[in-house]
Amino acid sequence: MKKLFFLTLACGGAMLLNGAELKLQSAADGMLIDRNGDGVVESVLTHTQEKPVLELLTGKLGNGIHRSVLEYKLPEKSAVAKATLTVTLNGRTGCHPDTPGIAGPETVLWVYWGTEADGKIGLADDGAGEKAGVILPNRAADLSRPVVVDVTEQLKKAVAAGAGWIGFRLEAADEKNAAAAWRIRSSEFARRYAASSLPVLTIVTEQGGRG
Ligand SMILES: [Ca+2]
Ligand SMILES: [Ca+2]
Repeated sequence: MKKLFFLTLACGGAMLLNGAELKLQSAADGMLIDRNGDGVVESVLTHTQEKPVLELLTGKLGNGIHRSVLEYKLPEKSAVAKATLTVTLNGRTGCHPDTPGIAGPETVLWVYWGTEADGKIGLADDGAGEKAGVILPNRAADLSRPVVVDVTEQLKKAVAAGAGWIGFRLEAADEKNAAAAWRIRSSEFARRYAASSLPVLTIVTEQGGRG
């Protein structure tokens, strides 16, 4: 009993030190597609009842180049201590074609918080923002765990700029020569089949913020 009490205190202490942890789900997610591979994105694909979007693809599929986009509403007055984006790959290998030994392309995460970040996926979201780094390397993925990328620096900048929304775009580093496409579970996939695979933006706020 004594031991249990101590553990509870220790956990409480850690929470106080780290501030609150907010787990946000995307307001919108979808794909920007260059269907003929000429380098110009001309279509936007988001989930509808008629045409479900259960996966967000990034890379090349046939001639089509796909980029994935997710946008989140930022909480007001959040002082960010740490932020991460978590996504879950789908299928056996996490990519199309879903054949053992196949790896998706090296994929870069772009982050934007200007006027394009508005809670809707649109053509203007293409080309927006700054590079946060490589979210997926060109090697076979470990599907037993989600993909987590640190976006603390970008979140701090967005909050400092007074942004109300933030957007994330995944693009293959060399789209024209990509041999496959990564498959990330969309919010709709999570709603239908597995809430644990929601694409989540986690923000740990600073303790003792200015409220
Ligand atoms: Ca095109
Ligand atoms: Ca947008």
